[in-house]
Amino acid sequence: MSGLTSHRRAFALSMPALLGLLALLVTLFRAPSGVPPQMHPAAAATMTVAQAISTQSGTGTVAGYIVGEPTATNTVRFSGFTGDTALAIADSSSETDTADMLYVQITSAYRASFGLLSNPGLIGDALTVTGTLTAYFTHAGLKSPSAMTLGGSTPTPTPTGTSTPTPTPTGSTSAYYAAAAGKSGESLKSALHGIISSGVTTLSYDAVWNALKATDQDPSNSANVILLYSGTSRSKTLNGGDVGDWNREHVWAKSHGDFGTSAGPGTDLHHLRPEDVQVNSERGNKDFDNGGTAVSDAPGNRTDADSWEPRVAVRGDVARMIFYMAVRYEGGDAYPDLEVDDVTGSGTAPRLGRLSALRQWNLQDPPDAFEQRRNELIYSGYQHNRNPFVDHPEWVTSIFG
Ligand SMILES: [Ca+2]
Ligand SMILES: [Ca+2]
Repeated sequence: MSGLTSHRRAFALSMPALLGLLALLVTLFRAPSGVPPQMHPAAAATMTVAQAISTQSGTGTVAGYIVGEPTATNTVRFSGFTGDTALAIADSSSETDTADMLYVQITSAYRASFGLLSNPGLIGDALTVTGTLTAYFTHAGLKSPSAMTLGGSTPTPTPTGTSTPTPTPTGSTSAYYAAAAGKSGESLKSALHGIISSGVTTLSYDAVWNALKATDQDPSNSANVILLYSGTSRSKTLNGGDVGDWNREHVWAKSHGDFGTSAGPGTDLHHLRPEDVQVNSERGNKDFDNGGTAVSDAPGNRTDADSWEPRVAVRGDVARMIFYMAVRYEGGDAYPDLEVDDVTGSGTAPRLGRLSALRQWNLQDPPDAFEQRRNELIYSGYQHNRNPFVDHPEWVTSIFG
């Protein structure tokens, strides 16, 4: 009898605790304050590390590179790791200034997979993490992660089993594209031109070098960039004009409109990519089209007298870069009106082809994590405009048929 009484007492005592837990769960799902309950916090835009450092409130999803293990406010270990409980992430995988890092708490569920003592090879890898943006080690931080993913694109289940989808670029950029909502065809093109031409920062041609070292960094080797056509991973320090160097490939060949390399279309990162000096020269100012013979030093690419066919993995990237240029440059701002045509060999006219091949390639090679990260970085760190076709590849069909 006394056993039953104590059992009842224990049950009675547990009820307020249970209600408290329920209240806490409700609070958690409403966080951050000011966000309506139906809008899950994880639906917010993915932030850069710089944005997360300047925000430091509410819940956020941040994409960056793992650069070290924070051990004190201004101390980050870059090797010889001592634990699995904290990461420092940055927008550049070569960052050494702790002021440009976000300190990420690794709770127990994630330590085996993300701790640097157990996984020192994670240095330089891309990480996407969702959690509370708040101080950690008395430094800009992210605590209590609800999702952590390497590579920046694949959603993982949360430890609690609740649904926390990783936001897609399409979902996270709806505010940016608000003026294009519901539009199609020419009116969509016109709206997008206005959006991607507003508040743009243009770079000098010299500044393009360092930008490309960030935007085109090899995801598996932060000391290297990936060359567009050849697919080669090459040291960032080999930028230049000699054999064996990489240089700045204008995917929209600059002679098509003759816009040169002064600040503007000739320095627009959305169509500039690192490429081997000799392969760049072989592509020259050819239009893009299917066909030709194999390019020996750029496997998977083909070329003939007047056209270039990129390897399958980047031909969608090429198409979306060309479509971006056609929408970004409409002739109203001292730059030529660039347009896509369906021919090859159009000389120095501000035209590039071939439309039918580019449309096909956009469908054949949809945007991947590398291309999306690049777009995000150009937006957040350099030009402050986006390539709409990386966010919405379906808009190619709406505008260009
Ligand atoms: Ca691709
Ligand atoms: Ca145009």
